[in-house]
Amino acid sequence: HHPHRPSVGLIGAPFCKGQPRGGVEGGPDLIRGARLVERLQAGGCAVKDYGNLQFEEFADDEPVGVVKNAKAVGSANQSCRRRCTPKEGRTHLCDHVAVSVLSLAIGSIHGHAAAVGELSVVWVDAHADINTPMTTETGNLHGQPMSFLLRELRSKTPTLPNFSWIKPCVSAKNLVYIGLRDVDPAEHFILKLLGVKAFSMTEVDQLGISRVMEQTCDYLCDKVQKPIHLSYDVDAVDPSVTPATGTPVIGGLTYREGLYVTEYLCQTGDPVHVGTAVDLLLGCFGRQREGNHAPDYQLPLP
Ligand code: NNH
Ligand code: MN
Ligand code: MN
Ligand code: MN
Repeated sequence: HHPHRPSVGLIGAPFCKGQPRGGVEGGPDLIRGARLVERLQAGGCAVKDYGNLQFEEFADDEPVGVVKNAKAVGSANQSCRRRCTPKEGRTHLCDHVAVSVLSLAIGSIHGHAAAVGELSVVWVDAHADINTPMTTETGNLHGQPMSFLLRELRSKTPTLPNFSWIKPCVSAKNLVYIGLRDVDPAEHFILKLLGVKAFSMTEVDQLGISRVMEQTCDYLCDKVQKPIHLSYDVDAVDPSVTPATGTPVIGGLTYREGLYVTEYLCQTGDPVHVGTAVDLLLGCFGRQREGNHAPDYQLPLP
């Protein structure tokens, strides 16, 4: 079975204000520097790089309660949503949109939903990122995106400055978590309250990553088959492999498990929209560790 070799659109989001550390904003260009475009093309994908988004600065971005940088995060996500949603008269940006995201999941998922309608979300992360502005212990918005996206949490989230454009567009039954191991008490309460499907690292240990992926797809495809939005936080992978994260949590996915997730979702052939780093992106768009070759490949004769 040949993996799906889609057309890929790349959107860089050089943004770091969802959390306190600098450095993240260099991600998109580092990923390009690792020759992502060339490597996707070599693998048979048609690639269009839409460049980096530019973000407005806010001098008066005062905390709202404990929540930091609301104006900047709200506005950056809105730019991201605009870029991810096809313009009038154009049906598609491309088959699959890859966004290098951190704390821009609201914009990319919102934009993806606006483009394709009802979708499933596979959230691969050490964290659930489902705090509301009322439950957050850190005030960092990167720990909160799912609370703005879930229809079931609409009445639990206040409208922050520059967040009024957001319409919750994901249902709790269409969300699956993989890799959880650092979940705040309020987040754990929300997950149980809404009955969200979650494969924490405990389930990864019990079932193995192959059954986790099988069950993820069975669960999501139980009803009508919907496009999948893969939101891949690199801190899902063990910090021994991906030390370049602001929030390392020991005991994560191995490099192999991390890649298996992307290979598996790609094999399903469903549209996958993702936010993440190079090898993971290559895996999402058809690179297999067993190797790949073009369908018309011919062995050179002596
Ligand atoms: N749960 C914590 C918070 O809400 C940590 C979130 N940190 C992350 N998420 N890195 O991926 O701030
Ligand atoms: Mn995380
Ligand atoms: Mn995260
Ligand atoms: Mn496709």
